[in-house]
Parts: sequence; C-alpha cells; structure tokens
Amino acid sequence: MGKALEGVRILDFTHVQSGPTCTQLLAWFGADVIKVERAGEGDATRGQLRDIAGVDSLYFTMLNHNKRSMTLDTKRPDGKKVLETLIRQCDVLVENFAPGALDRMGFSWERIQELNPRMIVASVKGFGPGPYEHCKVYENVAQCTGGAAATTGFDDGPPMVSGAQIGDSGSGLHLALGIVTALYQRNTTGRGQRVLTAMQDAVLNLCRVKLRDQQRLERNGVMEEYPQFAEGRFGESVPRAGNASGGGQPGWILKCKGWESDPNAYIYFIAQAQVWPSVCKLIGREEWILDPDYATPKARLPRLMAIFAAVEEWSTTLTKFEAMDILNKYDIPCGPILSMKEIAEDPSLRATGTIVEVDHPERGSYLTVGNPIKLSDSPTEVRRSPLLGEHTDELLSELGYSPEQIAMLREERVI
Ligand code: CAO
Repeated sequence: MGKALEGVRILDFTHVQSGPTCTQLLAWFGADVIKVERAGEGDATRGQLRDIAGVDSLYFTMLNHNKRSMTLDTKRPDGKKVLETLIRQCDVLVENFAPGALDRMGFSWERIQELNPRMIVASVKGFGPGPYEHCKVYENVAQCTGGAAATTGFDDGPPMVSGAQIGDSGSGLHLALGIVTALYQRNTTGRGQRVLTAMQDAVLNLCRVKLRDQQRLERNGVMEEYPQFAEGRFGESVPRAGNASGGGQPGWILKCKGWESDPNAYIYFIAQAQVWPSVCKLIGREEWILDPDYATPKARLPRLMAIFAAVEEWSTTLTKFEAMDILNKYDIPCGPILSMKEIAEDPSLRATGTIVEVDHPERGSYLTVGNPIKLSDSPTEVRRSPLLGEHTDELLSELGYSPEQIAMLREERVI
C-alpha cells in the first residue's frame, strides 16, 4: 500500500526533540526524510542520557525512526555546495537551530528561495518575533513561558512542569501540521513559504482553557469548579488547580487500595452530572440523590472536595483496576493512573502499534512509541533510527556525486 506523503523529500536539519518529533511523523506518513548531521558528532542527543556505552541513546533512537542520516559540514565551501544541491531537490527544509544559525550558515530565506522557490522552510524557535526572539529555549522554558507551569501543581506549592513534553513534542506536532498545510497550498500557488512554530505559542495553544479561565476570573472574581472556590481564595490570575478537571465536569485523583506503598495506586474520578445517582448508590450515599445540597451540579460545587473524600473512602477498598471495572459498569467516567511500566506492558497498546518493539543493530531490541495518528490508507511501519552517516554515500550518489567525488569529500572531512 502507498503512503500518504510518498514523493515528499524533507531536508531534516533538526536536532534534540522538537524538530525530530516533527520529521519523524512526516517520515511515518511516508516522506523521505534526510537527516543532515554535523560530521563527527551528529545530533547531540545521540550521546545524551546513554544507557549503553558507545551506542546511540534511546533519546535519539526514539525520535528519529524511518529517517536516513548523512553527515555534512555545512560551514565548509564544499559542504555548502552539497547543501545547495539538497535544497534544490527537496520539498521542505525543517530546522530548529538557535535563532539566526541558518542565516549565519549562509542560507537565508532569500537565498533558499533563489535556489528553490518551491521550498517550504519550517522552523521551531523558542519565541515568535518580539523581545525574546533571539533566545535559546528548551522544553521547560517553554512550559514556563507558555502558561503551563503557572497553572500546574497545587495552590500551596511552587509552579510545576509536566512530564508530558508539550514544549518540544507539542511544538513538533504543530510544525508538522503547518508543513502539510503549506504543501497543500503549494499545489495551487506553486510557491514555498515559511512555517514557524514558536514553542511558547505551542504551549499556550495547549493551555487555551487557562486563558479562558483568566477572563472568567476577571469578570466574576471566582471560578466555581476550582478547589479554591470552597474557601473563596482567588487572586488576580488563574491559580494552580491541583487535579481538578479543566472542563465542565468536576474530577479529582483518588486513592485506591495499596496507595501507601504504590505511588500509582490512584484513579481519576469524574463526577459527571448524568451519572450522579449511580455514584451515590455505589458509595452508599443514596440520600445525596435528593438532598438539595447535593442533588444538582451547582449545589455540589462548594462541596466537591467533601464529595471526592467520600468517593475515596469507597475507592481505597479496591485496586484501581477493580474500581475502573465497577465504575465503567455504571458509565461513570474514570481512568486508572497507569505507571510507565504498566503502559510499556499493555497488550492493547502493542496490538495497535502505539507501543512498538524495534530492533537496532547496536543496542538490540527496545520499545518505542509508534505513530499515534492512524491513517487507514497509510499504515505506519516503524523502522529503526539511522546510525550517524549511515546513508551518506547512498544519498550523495542519489544527488549525482561520483564515488571519486564522495571519496574527496570524505578526505576533506566535509562528510
Ligand atoms: N555543519 C556545520 N555546522 C552545523 C551543522 C552542520 N551540519 N549543524 C549545525 N551546525 C552549527 C549551527 O550552524 C550553529 O552554529 P553557529 O552558532 O555558529 O550559528 C551551531 O552548530 C550550534 O547550533 P545551535 O545553536 O542550534 O545549537 P545549541 O546546542 O547551541 O543550542 C538549542 C541548542 C536547542 C538551545 C537551540 O538550537 C535552540 O534554541 N533551538 C530552537 C528552539 C528549540 O527547538 N528548542 C528545543 C530543543 S529540544 O529541548
């Protein structure tokens, strides 16, 4: 079966996490992704957080599947010539260098346009135009500047970053959408264009509900579904809401059997209005079904923490999976807190290809997260990440370089 992006060639100038997330997705959809890496060292993540000495790290292998790798020193004249050929022959250049690096290399937008007016140039930067546009940015900086850290954690604790890499992988996802959209527009205009995802913007987009809440707070002074509501403690900006639900149905994380020793023996419980009578029956509080203090969602709002405490008395008698089974029988929305170990071993995630076991010539087999986006006519086969420069010769000969020219480039240490 064909692949959705077959025929699209990507010059992948990305490193670390944000850019590689994007180009890995495009590769999974069938694009030919050519990862151009610094001769000698390559993407810095190959050597970071290594679990096996001398072998590409999981950090690298899990972000660079289905790509080809070539080494190239793009600061040397002969390296620049190879890069020019690549630019002429590719559809998209994706990069996430520090601001200005591509210009300093001699490849401004104008120069790239001269070489290939159809080329789409897609970039991840920390910030969009403005006072911080020249700053280097990593994941947690984006979480802090995009509104995530200020709104995550508990009221009486410091701001918190999330384990989900919404700054890096979140930006990569946004950029991938920008690229396929620009490719689509090129069908009618015939022209390339620039695509920019600022990490701050990507995080803020994912924190959209918190900007919603900022305006609600300014208008009304309170937000009834926040844990602060019971005591009326609100300041000028959206507070950290602990484990409260960000939507219209209140929820909280509750202890389950074994919580004293198992850090993940918890369940997320949602007191959905539609199933309130079932909740009351299940936890032995049938009187709450008609009690005016509990009967309506509005009446329950100031009593949410007491309600969750009552449900927790019930949930601590059960394991999280037992609680999940029972709650599901009554259509009560909930979810166990799954540890990474449980997720890694989950047979249904393996069956759908969301968790994949991959074989690597130097490290042996390892687990990775496969393509989370499933296309019925473009199935994803996850192939291992390339070794540094594994495809340099193959790619140069595809670009028209003879074996002698390739040998010369190697001698000059351009590749
Ligand atoms: N040949 C020759 N030189 C190369 C090269 C190649 N193939 N590939 C990269 N280089 C050069 C760059 O041109 C740059 O040189 P100058 O500094 O002289 O312009 C140099 O390598 C370093 O690139 P960099 O500044 O991007 O790398 P860094 O390690 O200093 O910074 C990072 C890393 C991530 C902070 C920075 O790239 C950045 O802010 N990127 C944008 C935001 C982003 O994506 N952050 C997420 C990273 S994941 O947490």
